Amino acid sequence: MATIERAEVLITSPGRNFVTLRITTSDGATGLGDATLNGRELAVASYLRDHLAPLLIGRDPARIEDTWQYLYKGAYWRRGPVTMTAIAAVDVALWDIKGKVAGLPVYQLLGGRSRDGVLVYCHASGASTDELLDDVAAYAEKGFKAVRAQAAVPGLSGSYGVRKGTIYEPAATALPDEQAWSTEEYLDFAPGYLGKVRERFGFGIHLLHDVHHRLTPIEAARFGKSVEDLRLFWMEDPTPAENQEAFRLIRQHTTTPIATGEVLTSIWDVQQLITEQLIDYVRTTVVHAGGITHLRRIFDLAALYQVRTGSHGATDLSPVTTAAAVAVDISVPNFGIQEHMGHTPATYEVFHGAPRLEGGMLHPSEAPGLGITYDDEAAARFPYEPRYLPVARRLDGSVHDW
Ligand code: CS2
Ligand code: MG
Repeated sequence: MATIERAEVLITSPGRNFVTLRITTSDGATGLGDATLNGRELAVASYLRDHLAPLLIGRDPARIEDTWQYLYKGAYWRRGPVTMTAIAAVDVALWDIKGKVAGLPVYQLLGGRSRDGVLVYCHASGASTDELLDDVAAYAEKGFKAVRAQAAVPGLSGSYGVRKGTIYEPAATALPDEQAWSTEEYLDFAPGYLGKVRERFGFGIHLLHDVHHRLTPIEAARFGKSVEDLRLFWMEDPTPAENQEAFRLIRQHTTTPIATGEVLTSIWDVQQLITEQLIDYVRTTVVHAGGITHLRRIFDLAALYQVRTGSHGATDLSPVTTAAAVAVDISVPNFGIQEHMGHTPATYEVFHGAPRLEGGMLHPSEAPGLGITYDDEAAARFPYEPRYLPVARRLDGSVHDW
């Protein structure tokens, strides 16, 4: 029986920081797991290096479920983004190894294809409504069937999701960038620019919008009502989701579909949202919600309540997550959509073999495992740099949800 011989924590920063776990077995098989937690990368790196790696050496790499239970229940302290991201990295690396040992792509181990491809959405944005409309046109031109639209609110530095340069990267400063926010300005402006997108492009393209945790439930209800005739694919993170009950008030007032979950990291954190159908899409992801093993549990629960998947897929989730996410997305029955912002060219110098993007859909590699290789030499060219996500402050100076 092969055993786990090595567990390396690899940190690189090809345009942004990534933490990757590489597990090597006594048979020489290797597996990769994404362990990136944007703005708190070193916490996960230490959790893996100092606490989990010593427990993995000598274990049977084939025992994925047992390892998951051992690391989850064995920690005593449960849940949370650092713990669940570290466990996710081990889980995904072991699925990668299992696929390589079986000579099969991971999606085949998860039940094979349920669909021909994985519908994705990209991020269109603009410093003005006109810039946003041109960005939507550019993505539609490239064949995307679904676009998220975000524009800067005039006078507000804290508008979420507006790209500067070629790729949107919110963790861009060595200390948190403090950005001004006004809910009133946003509620007055955002429905208008989303309406302009529908005016110019009609209903032939899926239109998504990320509120990014910024509204109270009643404000989110008001926003949802105000855009009902725009038939959004979803409004995302309308209100902070620690209080799952809060979504009931939004639900009572609007038919605009709701998506949430990218900052939630376990089935228990989305259980009420799913079982009481307070949301339409669950956004939990492979890298932050305990890996493939736990994400499948979440998605299977969601399927019982007609909640579809809509996994997070921003630039701070590495190509290893993209590959693992596509393996899950292509196989689950209740797939909804997959976020795909893409990565910098430098990122693809480090991570080779990312899933193919064609016709607005991602397609899994047919290589055994996840199909991703990690180039250590390239990675060494991009040393880690401390980076923080922004902090939002209301106009009175008090901290708001970023
Ligand atoms: C966003 C993310 O992609 C999304 O839906 O919410 O860009 C999020 O802000 C970042 O992943 C945070 O690191
Ligand atoms: Mg989001």
